[in-house]
Amino acid sequence: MQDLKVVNISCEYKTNPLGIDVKKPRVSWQIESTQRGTKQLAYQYQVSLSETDFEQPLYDSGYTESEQSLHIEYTGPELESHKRYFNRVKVWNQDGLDSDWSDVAWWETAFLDQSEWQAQWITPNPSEIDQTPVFLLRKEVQLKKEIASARIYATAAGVYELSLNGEKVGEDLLAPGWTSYNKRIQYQTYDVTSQLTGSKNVIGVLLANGWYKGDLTWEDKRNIYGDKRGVTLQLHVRYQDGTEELILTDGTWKATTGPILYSELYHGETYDARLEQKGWDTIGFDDSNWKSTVVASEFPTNLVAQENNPTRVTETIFPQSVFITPAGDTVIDLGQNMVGRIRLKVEAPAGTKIVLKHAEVLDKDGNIYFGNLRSARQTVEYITKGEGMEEYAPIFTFQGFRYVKVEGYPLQNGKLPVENFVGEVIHTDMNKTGEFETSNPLVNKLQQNIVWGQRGNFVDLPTDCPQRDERLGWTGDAQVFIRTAMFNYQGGPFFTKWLRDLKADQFKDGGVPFVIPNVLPDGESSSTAWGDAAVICPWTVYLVNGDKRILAEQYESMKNWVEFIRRQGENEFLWNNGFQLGDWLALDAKENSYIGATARDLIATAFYAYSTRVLRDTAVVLEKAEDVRTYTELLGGIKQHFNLEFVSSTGRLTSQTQTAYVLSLVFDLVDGKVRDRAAFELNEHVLDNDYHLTTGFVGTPYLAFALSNNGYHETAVKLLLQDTYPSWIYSITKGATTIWEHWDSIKPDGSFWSDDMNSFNHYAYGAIGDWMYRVLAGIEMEESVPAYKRIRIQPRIGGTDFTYVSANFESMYGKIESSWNLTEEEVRLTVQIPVNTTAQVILPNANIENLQEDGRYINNVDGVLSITEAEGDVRLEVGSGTYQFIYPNEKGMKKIYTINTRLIDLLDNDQTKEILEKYSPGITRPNPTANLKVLSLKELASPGKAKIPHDGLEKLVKELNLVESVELNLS
Ligand code: RAM
Repeated sequence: MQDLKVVNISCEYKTNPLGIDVKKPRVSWQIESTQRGTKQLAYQYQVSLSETDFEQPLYDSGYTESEQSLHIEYTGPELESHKRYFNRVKVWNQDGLDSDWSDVAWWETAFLDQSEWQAQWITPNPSEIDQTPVFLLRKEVQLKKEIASARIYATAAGVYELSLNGEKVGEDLLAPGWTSYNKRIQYQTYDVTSQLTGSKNVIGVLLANGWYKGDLTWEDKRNIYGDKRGVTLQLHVRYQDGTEELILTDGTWKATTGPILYSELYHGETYDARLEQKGWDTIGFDDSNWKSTVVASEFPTNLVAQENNPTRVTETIFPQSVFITPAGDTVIDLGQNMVGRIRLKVEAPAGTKIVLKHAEVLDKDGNIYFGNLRSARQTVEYITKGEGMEEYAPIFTFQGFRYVKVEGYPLQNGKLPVENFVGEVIHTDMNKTGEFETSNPLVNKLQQNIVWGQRGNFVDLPTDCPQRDERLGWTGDAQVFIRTAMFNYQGGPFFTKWLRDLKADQFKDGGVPFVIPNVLPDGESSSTAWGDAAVICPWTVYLVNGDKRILAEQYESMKNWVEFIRRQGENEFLWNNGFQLGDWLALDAKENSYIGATARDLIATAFYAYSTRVLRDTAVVLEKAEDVRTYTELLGGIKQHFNLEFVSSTGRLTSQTQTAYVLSLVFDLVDGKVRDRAAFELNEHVLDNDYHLTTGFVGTPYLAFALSNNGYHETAVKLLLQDTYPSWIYSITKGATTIWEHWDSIKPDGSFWSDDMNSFNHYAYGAIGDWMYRVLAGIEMEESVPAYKRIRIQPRIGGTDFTYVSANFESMYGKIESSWNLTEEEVRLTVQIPVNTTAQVILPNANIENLQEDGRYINNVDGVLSITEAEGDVRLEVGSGTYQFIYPNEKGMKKIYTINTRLIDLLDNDQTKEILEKYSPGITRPNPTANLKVLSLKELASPGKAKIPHDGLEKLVKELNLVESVELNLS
């Protein structure tokens, strides 16, 4: 059996992409082998115009000695448009063993030069047609010969759906997606070979407003990109005899309006089934009373092939229940705050109007709550035609919701037949790459909520929220969440597209708009931590995927952003002027302010340093020596001035906030003793706050890293596990199924933060996911060798509540896993390392003598390249493969149980006092003035905090039934 196999060939991140316009496409592959320590020594890569014949390939790399298996750029003869290129790969391993040729994969080009686009933009004649409803357009097409293959290339000013002979084309929704339309618009490619007949055919188009001209922003702006909807389309038919025919949109197409009377992204859709035009997109339909279309020139001109993965229905959710609210509304509960639409079935007399109103939460009285939607109506109306069972789902809108208020639906035996409703989850259809699970169900729920927050807000672009009249591509939100996002899903195409829009919309002076695509009015204003998305996002895609091209493409944009900052204010090393959003929504904000207490110039200067560092590192990757020098110097200056301006000589920061300390640590702005002091102060700030955070959008993503990586990992874990307000788990105790915009979107008393700006589906605080994968599970990389070519598995085992943590991540090279399990007796760690990578595995509190892998002592294990002991850990260098490490837990790594508020509350009741008295005569409560809410046993037992003998504590905790068993680690 051949034990070396090339699998999963992708091109530009996609499997067999149809319709790309990349002139030098990049191909990546993965390698499988059961033999540990497998690497690619060499590859051979061939491209052919024939799927079966590679005898005379168009391009043949020949035997190429190289470990590179990601992003191999095609360097053969210039590609041509509208052609399918087949490719295959074989590899040799380090022993010279070769694989078979891989299965054949392909890519297909669309328009490599957009001047080849011939079709005109057409729009229904504005003087003849009502502009509100969704347009129907149709064209009969006579084909004369046997068809070999056929493609449709299409795009629209608006959002569109195609049909051919009465059947929907493809599965995409909300095409062409949202780009900065005045700069660039994507077209889609569809293989319609099997949908065409050799004689008469009809192309149908549904065309709605979408982002192009529909309502956008809280100011209800309309017609942002233009005041007419338009479509441009080319049907390319290749006949069996080798001839070709082109059908193009032109003024002969006909148009009308139909059943979709209204459709807006924010507001929903109104569908009157009585107005359906039966057979409108099939042959023989009489369109004589349809209106004309006209050719127009006002539409976008820069057409680019689809870059992002398409938006699709990715899951169907069945309702959990239906109930009547105290206010008397009939409400369906999907059990999950989701984004998408309801598909319903109904049988009712013609003209029955069913109204669905979508909302995310119930208020504290149990009534459905629409307040936070602001002006977004999220209302879908369906009017029946009365012809038996009818089925409907809105097409050109999406809702953020868990609850649906249903009106007008005919009841059956007095009840709503809930089985006639399903939720369809809609978002960019990315490949799932990550899974994360622990022994703590609340943390697992948090992980799920993070993933749902990502799904709901990755509807073609990274948005802040999916429900209110906003849904915009806020740069700051994207920047804080991107690394987490890239663990959960493959975000290469998604962020490539969005970053091209960022570059396109960047201001002339290098400033970066708050939202991308930019539709906000406020002139050319930029803010720290938002504009830095220009630098952080491409860098993250590069790190995770090894994608150098995105760095090259974005380099000018990255540099322009840093140079923009440099020009601000009088001191080139500080950013201390202009408008800043600051530590947005931090809890230390002044009354009635969204902006946290951390000085804005401190934040701005810290991010300035960070972006300069990343820019410098990018210059290193791109081998721009001059820039490496320039930005190394600039970084030095910023760091020096940061210290002069914001740090006392002994390490106190001018801003006494968690976020200030966090940034100074994670952006490496303080060194030596000052750094130690900063870490200490940060920890103290968290302790003073009873293990609660105060951070907003800026500090939160980095808070746990700042603690864990500077000696205070246990504090970080306590923050994660904190279940009282404010904390991640708090929202879960309040029933959250997604991440909220505010720590107190729902307050402890059940009331809402406000109607004003209160999203229950906002991924920013989900950025903790990054730390969960990288620190808790320990899936890390050496950044100097991106894409996890050089992995570091460094789990944090022990000293916390967890008995196991398990994570895996589908990297570009293949699956990486780190799963650990801790019992009193032993530690187990399962590690998976993909072929063509190596890993350093750090086993905490292990020693070489009794470390085993799958029953063998470690110095005799295949795949282990080196073994060292350092700082009480064992460090291994390993090659690819799956490993099961086991070692005795003899250094006393134990769980430290965190006693949560329940205990402290209990300490106040009489029964507890009795129990306490029984086990610990003369006990005193933990210092009441410190208002300690969460204590570990260690602290409860430490002097000054509480005087409870250890054995008393153990018994107490057992009696109170808070945990199954108690172990103490007081060392
Ligand atoms: C609101 C949202 C968004 C944030 C901006 C500054 O619109 O909270 O997430 O980035 O403000």
